[in-house]
Amino acid sequence: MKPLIIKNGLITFVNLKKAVDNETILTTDVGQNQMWMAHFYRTQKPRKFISSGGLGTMGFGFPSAIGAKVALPENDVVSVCGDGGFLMVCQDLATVKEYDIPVVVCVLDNRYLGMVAQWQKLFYDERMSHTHLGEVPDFVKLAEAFGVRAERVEKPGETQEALKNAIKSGEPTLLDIIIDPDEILPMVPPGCGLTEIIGEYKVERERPGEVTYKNPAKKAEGD
Ligand SMILES: Cc1ncc(C[n+]2csc(CCOP(=O)(O)OP(=O)(O)O)c2C)c(N)n1
Ligand SMILES: [Mg+2]
Repeated sequence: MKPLIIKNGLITFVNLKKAVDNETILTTDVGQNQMWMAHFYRTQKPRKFISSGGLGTMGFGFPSAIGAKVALPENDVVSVCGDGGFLMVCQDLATVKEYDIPVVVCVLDNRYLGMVAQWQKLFYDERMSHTHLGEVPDFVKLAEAFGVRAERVEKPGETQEALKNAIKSGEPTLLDIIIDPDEILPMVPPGCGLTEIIGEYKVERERPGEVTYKNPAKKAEGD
């Protein structure tokens, strides 16, 4: 098992987190974007993290954010979506524009159906098949075609400011956040139980004593 490479994804994520407050409602889509947030995002209050678990449904992140904002207009609402999942529901850009629903949608733009690509890489001998999304669309232009404010974030360090500005604008906004198509671990391999989770990561912990996942495969080799 390759060690976890945490590059832009984590930096991007940390910066996202810094830009929101305790009342912010965060929704995710399904895939690596969801894994990032589930691993690293810590809500301070209940009912502030909305995700499509179990047999998660791509396309959930953006419309669920719209619902949350309509229900609780005083709260900031941010959706973190994959580029693939967002494409399934991007026509709701018309909804947020027409009804003036100021959610911020962060498209984690890795140009892959990332979680499936990760399976192909790690468990199917790197037989990559139909997971690369290619060069289109330009998400900024897509949002602008709907009259929705949009910005591209190309450097991880710019995420925090871009998200803060988006929230402050009070307008529906799309942030096209460019990230590396890296694997994200730890993860439970297909067909395995939770005790067989693989991968480890080292992050500055906010709380001492928090569980750090170990890679059982490495342990077996005496590492
Ligand atoms: C409607 C639907 N179709 C297919 C899947 C299977 N699936 C799970 S994650 C994933 C890839 C998601 O890609 P993307 O939205 O780009 O997110 P990323 O993993 O890159 O963050 C797919 C195809 C699903 N969960 N839901
Ligand atoms: Mg993707």
